[in-house]
Amino acid sequence: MKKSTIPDPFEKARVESGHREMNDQNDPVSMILRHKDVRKSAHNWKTFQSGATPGRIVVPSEVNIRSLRQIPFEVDPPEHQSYRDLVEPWFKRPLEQSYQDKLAAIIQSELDKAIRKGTIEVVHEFSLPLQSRALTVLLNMPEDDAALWISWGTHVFRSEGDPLDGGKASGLTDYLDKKVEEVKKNPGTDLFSVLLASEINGRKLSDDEVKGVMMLTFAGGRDTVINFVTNTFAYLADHPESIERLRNEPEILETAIEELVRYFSPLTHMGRVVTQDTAVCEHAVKNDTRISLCWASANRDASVFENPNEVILDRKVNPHVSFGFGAHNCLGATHARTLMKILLTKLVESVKSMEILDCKENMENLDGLERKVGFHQIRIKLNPR
Ligand code: EMZ
Repeated sequence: MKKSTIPDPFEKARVESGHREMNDQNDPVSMILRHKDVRKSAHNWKTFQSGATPGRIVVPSEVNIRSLRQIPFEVDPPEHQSYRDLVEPWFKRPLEQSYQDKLAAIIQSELDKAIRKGTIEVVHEFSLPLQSRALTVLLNMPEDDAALWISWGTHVFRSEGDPLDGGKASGLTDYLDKKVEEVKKNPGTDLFSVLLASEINGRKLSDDEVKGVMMLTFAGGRDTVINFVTNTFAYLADHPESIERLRNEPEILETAIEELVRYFSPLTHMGRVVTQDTAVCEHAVKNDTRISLCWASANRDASVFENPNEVILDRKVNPHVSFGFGAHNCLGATHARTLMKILLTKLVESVKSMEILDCKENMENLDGLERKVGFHQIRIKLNPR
C-alpha cells in the first residue's frame, strides 16, 4: 500500500447496516454512513440539531473543555441564517483578486523556503505555518500574529496523545478575551473589529457572539486544512505522473481539488443531537442521543461514486460532502479551495517529483475502529524542476 493511501474503514458497516455505534465519553453516537442518509439527516435540522449544549455536536464531545457556543456552527435555523448572512460576504472575499494576490505571496514564500531546504517535515515546516499565515489574510490581521497561532500546533483543542486538551482550550479562550478588549479600545479592519461593530436583527453582537464566531475560525479550519495540504503532498509524492498531468492540464485543477478533498475527507464526521425518537436507515435513534454525519464514509459510498477508493483527478460527477452539506456547509470552503488552487498551481510549476522519506500516520480513534486522517509527521524530499 502506498504511503498516501487513505483506507475506508466504514465499508462493511455501511453496506451491511448503514450505521455504526460508538461510545464517546458515555454520550453514545450512531454514525450514519450512507451518502443518502447523511445528506437527508443533514437537511433535517429540526430532528438532528446543532444548537445543543456547546461542544456536544463535536465528536469527541468538547462539552467538558469549552462552554462558548461557536457561531454559526452551533446554532440552528432560523437564527442560524441571520448569523450566516452577516458573516458570509466576509468569507467570500477569497474570490477577490487582491485577496488571492496576498495569499499567493504567502504560498510562494513558504514554497521557496521548502525548495531551498530540499527536505522538509511537511506538517510542521509547511502546512501549519501556511495555514496560520493564510488565516491572517482571511481574518485581515497582521501577518506577525501568525507566529502565536503556529505555536498552538495543529489543533486548538487536541494535542498528540490527548484528544481533549483542556489547557489548550482555555488558552484559546484567554486569547479571544484579550483580543476583544484590545479591539474595543483600538478598532481596526480585522474580523474582530468588524464583528464588534456589527448588528444582527437590529441589535449589536454581544462579546460572546463575537468570540463564538472567532473561535470557529481558529478551530474549524485548522487540522482540516493542515491535513488537506499534507495529504496532497503525500499523494503527489506517490504519483509523479499526477504532478505532470496537473502541470499540463491546468483546466482540471478545480476538479482535481474536489476529488482530492473527497478522497481525503479531512473532517471524518460531525455530530447532531436527536430531538425526538426517530429512525435513520431503519435504525431507531432515541431523543437526546447523538448521531454523526459521517462525511468520510459517505464520500466512499459505491452507490454514488464509481471506484470510490481511487483518486480520479478528472472525476466527472462528484457530489462529495467533505465540506458538509445543507445549511451548515463549510464557511471556510472558499478560502480552502482558493488556497489549494494557488498552492497546486505553484507546486507543480516548481517541483518535478517528491519522495516520502519517513512518516508517522495520524490515526483517529473511533472506539474500536481507526481511521487515517493524515500524518503527525511526514518528511518529504522535493526535487525541483
Ligand atoms: C469545531 C469544528 C468545526 C470544533 C467544521 O468543524 O472543528 C473542530 O476541529 C473543533 O474541535 O470545536 O470548531
